[in-house]
Amino acid sequence: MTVLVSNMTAATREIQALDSAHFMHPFTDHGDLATRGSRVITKSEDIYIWDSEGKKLLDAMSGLWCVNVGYGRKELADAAYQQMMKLPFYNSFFQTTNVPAVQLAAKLAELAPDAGERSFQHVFYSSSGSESNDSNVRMVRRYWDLLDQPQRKVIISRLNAYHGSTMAGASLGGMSGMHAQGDLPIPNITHIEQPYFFENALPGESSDDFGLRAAGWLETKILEIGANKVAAFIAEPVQGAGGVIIPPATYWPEIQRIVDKYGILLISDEVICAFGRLGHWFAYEKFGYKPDLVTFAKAVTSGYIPLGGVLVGNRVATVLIEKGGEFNHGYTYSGHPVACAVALANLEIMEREQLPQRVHDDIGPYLAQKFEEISEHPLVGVAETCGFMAGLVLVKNKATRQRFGENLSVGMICRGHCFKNGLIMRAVGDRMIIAPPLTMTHAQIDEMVALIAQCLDLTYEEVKTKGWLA
Ligand code: PXG
Repeated sequence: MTVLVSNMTAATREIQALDSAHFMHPFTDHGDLATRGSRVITKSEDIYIWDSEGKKLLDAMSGLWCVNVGYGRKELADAAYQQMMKLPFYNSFFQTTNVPAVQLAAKLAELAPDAGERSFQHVFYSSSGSESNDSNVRMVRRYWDLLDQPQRKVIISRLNAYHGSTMAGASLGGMSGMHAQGDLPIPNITHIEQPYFFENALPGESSDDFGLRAAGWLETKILEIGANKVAAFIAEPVQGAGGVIIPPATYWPEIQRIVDKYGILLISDEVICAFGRLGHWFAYEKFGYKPDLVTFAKAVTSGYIPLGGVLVGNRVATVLIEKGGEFNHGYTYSGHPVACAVALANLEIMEREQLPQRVHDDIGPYLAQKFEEISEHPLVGVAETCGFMAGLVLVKNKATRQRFGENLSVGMICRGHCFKNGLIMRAVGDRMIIAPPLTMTHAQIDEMVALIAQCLDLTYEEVKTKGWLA
């Protein structure tokens, strides 16, 4: 994105200058940003945001995978205001609790589908997905220590996974760029390849066969490490930040068979996939597996206020509670009353408007149908959806599905056209992805898809002119 700083209003330029002087953004090259100037987002409504120059953008990324109920929900602001006036904060250490935190834990336990002996009655709170995954590492290690198996330390994750940006979160994640900075991963975390059919399937291999083979990489890794040293496997139901990587239907059942066979804990990181995104309250239900721990954050409050946590399944909770005594772990803001009050109001909206059901029965299938049409575009190698998230691959040659390889900036070119034309769509290498608010009408989906098609056309013309097509 090139922002012509000189064309901006004085007010925008002033904020950009202060931004550049003082605000260190996440995952940002500040030298580069200083030459461009940030886009200043100032207001929002429904599925749209506006920048400080008055430009309107259709936000097909729900902020950052979180604004599931859309922008401008007065109920959520009211819930925060009322709770702030009553009890803006009190801690949950030292044998104290607060009403919204208790009610939300009970509500989450009610919404989480039955997972057999692993079913969820308990919640451990944090303020983000990253912290929640740090808590997972602490809980998993404590669990095995209490079962007199302290040698079970290794957590297996996947390449191209995203589990956050703290030391443990970034280590659990499989992003090579993150591991390259700061001696990561930390010890006892290792990775297997992701189940990315488009990239990793063998010529002629069926999706089902690939799913079984990809899950088999977990078993191979367990045997390589020694089953009695493996503590847990962590995975996103569908990899989000990695580019909406949707596993084949055979993948999760086989993962379940393997973790059961070796008795290792299963962590489902649902920071993106829970709360309706895949047409269910929790995504493990969609894929039919039974995790021991479920990470949540983001859409639990639709991003209106930070909140995260872990659903702790009975298998783990029973050991921690009955054998563990004090668990020396927690955060100032574990069970923050205002965040929990907003979450309760948010879940109420989701229930009232039946958003998970809506994704499952209505807008999910409608988006899938629209993405079938998009898959016809000459620049698109494959276009796929899962619930209300979607991804497509930009290719050099549609017939052979040849990829752009080192010219992965094709995604950034496409993203630039999206911004210019009023659409927020994310680029992950050569994959373009969306995760729009779950409130979208059919007309709004049509509007979004028309913008995507227009931006694909513009990208096609640009890469053709550059001579990148084959
Ligand atoms: N797990 C998953 C599956 C996530 O998607 C986290 C954990 C960490 O959550 P916090 O709240 O600590 O950020 C995430 C976050 C992207 C992008 O570029 C995705 C996330 C965060 C930032 C950027 O798509 N996901």
